[in-house]
Amino acid sequence: MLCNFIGQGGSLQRTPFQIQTSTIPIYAKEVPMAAIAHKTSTASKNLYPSRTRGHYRLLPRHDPVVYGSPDTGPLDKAMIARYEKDGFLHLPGFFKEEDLAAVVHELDKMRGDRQLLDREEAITEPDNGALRSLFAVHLRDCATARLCHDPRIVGIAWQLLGGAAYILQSRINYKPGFKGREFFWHSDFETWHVEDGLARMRTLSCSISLTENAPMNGPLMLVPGSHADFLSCAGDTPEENYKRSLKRQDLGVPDPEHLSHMIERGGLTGATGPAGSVTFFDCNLMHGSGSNITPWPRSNVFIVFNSLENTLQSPCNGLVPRPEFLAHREHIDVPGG
Ligand code: 6CS
Ligand code: FE
Repeated sequence: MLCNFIGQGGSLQRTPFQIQTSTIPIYAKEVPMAAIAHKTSTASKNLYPSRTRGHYRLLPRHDPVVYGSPDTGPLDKAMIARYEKDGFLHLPGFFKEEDLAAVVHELDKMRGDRQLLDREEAITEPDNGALRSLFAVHLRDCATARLCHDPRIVGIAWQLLGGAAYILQSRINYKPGFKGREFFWHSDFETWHVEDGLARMRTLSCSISLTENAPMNGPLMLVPGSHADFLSCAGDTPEENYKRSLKRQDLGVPDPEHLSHMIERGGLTGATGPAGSVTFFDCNLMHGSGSNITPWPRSNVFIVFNSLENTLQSPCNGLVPRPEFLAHREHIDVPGG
């Protein structure tokens, strides 16, 4: 099947996406762990073993993709069905470019902030030192944090996840012109399951583009339908693997045979569109993005929402939990909760 770049058929689709504003209030509230402890499932059989020094193999998905329904949020039946089938929903022009001006300005300032770049939340490119990712942006007192709590975004996340959800991780991935390197193919769930103890697939990512994502400047690419199976990966995870994997991931990535099969079966979609486009995608969807050798930066804000019924357990294979800035287990920020 050929590549398909949504919103990019010669000219970009610039019609703003209309969606009913949900009634979820914008303010975030931190919920004490004790208050939600009763909802946390007790440790049970690992349905998704991976990196147990075995072979790559496909395992069945045991979890639903959609937990809500059309009457519980802004997405209609057709959109929900598309998300369920493809594993993602791309909404070009969801925000107007002007809505994001403060966030873009803030990012420009942050990129030059030496103190910030020295913090552990800031991940730089291994070969050129450029900012690659900045994590935990929802906790800062800034426009980016407010964007992470936008009720229109939160409303969709809650709808797809079937109820209250918190921010498990947030980040800006900044892919500067010429210097921005690739994010190799992966399922986020594989990493979050093995390294963070995310037991079940009741989690999604929302990507908000701050710049135009064109076919040439390293847009997010998604493999439709790949969320339907879990690819158990080979390998053994060293301690503090994140220090390496956030710069260049080599564990928990698919082998060429399974990846080719997934792409032959589902095709490939580039989530292209103007700044302000939004993509929701399932935690187990295979995705990646190429490096950016054009002069045009490609930066996206990613917000990961996890159901309050799926809070983190112990990581797999005896691993030590990763730091809080990557996977929240203490600071449970429930936008609108
Ligand atoms: O390790 C992480 O959490 C990051 N790595 C991957 C493979 N996906 C997204 C996430 O930000
Ligand atoms: Fe990812």
